[in-house]
Amino acid sequence: IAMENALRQALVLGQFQLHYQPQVDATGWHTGAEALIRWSDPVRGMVPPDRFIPLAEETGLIIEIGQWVLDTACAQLAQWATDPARQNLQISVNVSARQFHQSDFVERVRRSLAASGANPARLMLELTESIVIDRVDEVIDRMEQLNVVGVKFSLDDFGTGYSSLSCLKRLPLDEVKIDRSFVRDLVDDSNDAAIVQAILAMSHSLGLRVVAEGVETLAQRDFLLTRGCETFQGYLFGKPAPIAQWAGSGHSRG
Ligand code: G
Ligand code: G
Ligand code: MN
Ligand code: NA
Repeated sequence: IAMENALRQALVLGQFQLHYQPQVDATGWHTGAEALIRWSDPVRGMVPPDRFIPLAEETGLIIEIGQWVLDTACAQLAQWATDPARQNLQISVNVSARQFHQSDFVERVRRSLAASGANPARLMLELTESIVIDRVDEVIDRMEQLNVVGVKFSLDDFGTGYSSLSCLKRLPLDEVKIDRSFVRDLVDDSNDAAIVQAILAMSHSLGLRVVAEGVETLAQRDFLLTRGCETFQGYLFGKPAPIAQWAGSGHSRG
């Protein structure tokens, strides 16, 4: 309860921040960033999302927190739109299942875009399989409504769930993110290498862009690059950082 109240207060007191982690293409150019929430609590210090997102989901606070994330990311997009060096960058926003399933989710996303003036085509919403556990038709319908205004969707943590393939088959996705558990050892572990190659082949034949997460070494990047992966995210290119420290304006060859 103490933690729940503190979370509630955190919204009121403005203790949440978004950090941004760069995503880069094959040549090292930034294509965008994933927005990752942080809670800066005066007592607890910097609390990572793993420590409060589950509680926020249980208590329903994720609705308001998720709205804050969306509004903040859209405001950032609108600001980048005025900067010639950054106007083509996109922002990926994580959406939790409970947030996605609220009845007015589509309307809330549209309102957030309209209020900020952000270009909807620069917004990528990251969904996980947990969203699709039931009500698949409703999920598809909502995704299509947002597709119409230009918003795109990414399937996060791909390969870690039980229904990854059926999600790929049924959902109107633009992108798949290879979970970092497959990237970590892909250079030495032939099973991980085989899985990653299969994900790339399958995704590409379905017309989906692939982002590899957790890329930490040049060897991992080169392996992925030679097998056709087009986008990379990981400590090799940059850790999640506040926007003031974000170096994502131009080239960053790894
Ligand atoms: O940044 P970090 O690697 O610590 O993030 C840990 C987890 O928290 C990731 O699984 C990420 O998807 C999740 N997360 C980060 N930011 C958000 C957010 O704004 N909303 C939701 N729902 N999850 C987030
Ligand atoms: O949304 P998702 O579950 O994919 O969250 C991304 C998480 O991965 C964030 O917590 C982020 O801090 C973390 N992360 C990003 N890049 C790397 C990396 O290169 N290595 C490791 N170990 N973690 C990373
Ligand atoms: Mn993510
Ligand atoms: Na992930």
